[in-house]
Amino acid sequence: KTIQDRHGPRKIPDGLMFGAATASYQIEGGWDADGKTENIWDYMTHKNPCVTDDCLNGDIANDSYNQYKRDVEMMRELGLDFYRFSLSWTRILPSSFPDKINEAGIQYYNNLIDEMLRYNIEPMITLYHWDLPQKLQEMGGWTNPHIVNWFADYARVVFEHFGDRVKYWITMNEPREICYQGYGDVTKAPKLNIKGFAEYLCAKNLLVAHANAYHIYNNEFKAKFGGVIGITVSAHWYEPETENDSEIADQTMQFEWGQYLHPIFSESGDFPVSMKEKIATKSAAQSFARSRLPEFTADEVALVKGSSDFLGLNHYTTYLVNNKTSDINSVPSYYDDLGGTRYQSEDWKAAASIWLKEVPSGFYNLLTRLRNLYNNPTIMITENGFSTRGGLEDDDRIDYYVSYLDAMLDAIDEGSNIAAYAAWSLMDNFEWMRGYTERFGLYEVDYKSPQRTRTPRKSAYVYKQIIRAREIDYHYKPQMTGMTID
Ligand code: GBH
Repeated sequence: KTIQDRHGPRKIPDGLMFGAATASYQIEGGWDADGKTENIWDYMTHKNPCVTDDCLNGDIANDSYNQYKRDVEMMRELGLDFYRFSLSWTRILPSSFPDKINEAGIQYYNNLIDEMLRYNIEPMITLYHWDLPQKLQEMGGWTNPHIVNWFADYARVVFEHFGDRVKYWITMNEPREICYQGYGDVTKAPKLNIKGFAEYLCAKNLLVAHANAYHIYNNEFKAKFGGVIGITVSAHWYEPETENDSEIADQTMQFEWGQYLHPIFSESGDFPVSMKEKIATKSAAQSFARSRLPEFTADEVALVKGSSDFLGLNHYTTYLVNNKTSDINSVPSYYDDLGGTRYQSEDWKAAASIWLKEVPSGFYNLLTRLRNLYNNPTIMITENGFSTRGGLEDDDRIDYYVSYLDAMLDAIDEGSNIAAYAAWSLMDNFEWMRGYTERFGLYEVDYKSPQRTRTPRKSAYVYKQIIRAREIDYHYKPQMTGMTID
């Protein structure tokens, strides 16, 4: 495939929905407004401000708690079909539990949803995008098996309040990042770093919690409201360095995203067999009494299997993989269990984020693999995007979006069932450990202005044009003035 060689406009099939995505902690601010309590990102950044690159946090962020009307205005300017955002658990349930529902929090989300619906923009809600109540963290967070009930209780409150108007639901954003980065490493809150154990406990509990929310929606709300509910994973494409590396590349994908997708989307359910075997063998050789990867009971396998109406996919980049065993991994650890080495080519076009290179063929390869592995599930692309250091003339971002959309259309032509595409992100926002140093927005945000003024970048004009014309082109030369609402 030489997708980048193609020139001239290319049609986008009817029915594919276009949107943009954000997440609560990254944009809302209002960290203690009107009864909201601390989540793990509030707690971590307050306790240790320079845990982020610029020593900044999400206390105010984009002030979307107050600026939501401007956010909806931007959606209208772009002509979005839908907007994906997440809910702050502690804004809705300050005690973490449903004993007390915070009316101000409910009101905020009602205002946002109603403002969107006024202009025919479909809300797509993520229940959990990383801002766990700090109190639950102190009780073990995702390693405590009771969280499967805590999450279910929260989900029911959310469906009760917003289910009448919201038809697209995502339970979790990126289990791998929650579990591996937060529990097996130090690159996300709560930075637990209990390698080779905590990330696996998290994975199991998170999948059961997800399935509980799915079944609550199906059993108690779906007949009335008729929406759909799924999970979003992040998935890179892993390209074998040579022919001899294809097995380790497959293994890597089974660990990285198969760990979460296989239990839900495969015929057999449960963690991937090869992953269970690898970790069990290592654990035995390391003299543990049992595998460090916890087992699902037969009931849990059945509960989780099939628990998604669609596969939510966040895709950004590609890695090369080879079989060289690296001795930098601690033992035990996830990467020691997995083996092999991952890296990116110097030849790939680089974004501002160290991990992000532009490899559109990887997107095509990934979509093709998912189609073949899981019997062509309905896929919603819930994130895809490119980072810069800021500035309105973002030609690199435009190039990224056009070439990734082109790759997606190749997969659709070959039968992939893709229902939606969301750009990450509607606007710049708090980029986790990177603070505000990396910018993913179609709109630039001025963090020096009290209103957090949002200004469309060149890519915003192009995205608007793509959505309006329903085609992509490699030759955009937009006028960067007079953003209008059509
Ligand atoms: C998404 O994750 C998140 O859902 C979103 O909140 C975030 O703003 C967006 O990406 C942009 O980053 O720092 O070298 O350890 C995307 C998948 C996988 C990307 C882990 C960052 C960390 C690499 N992420 N990766 S490193």
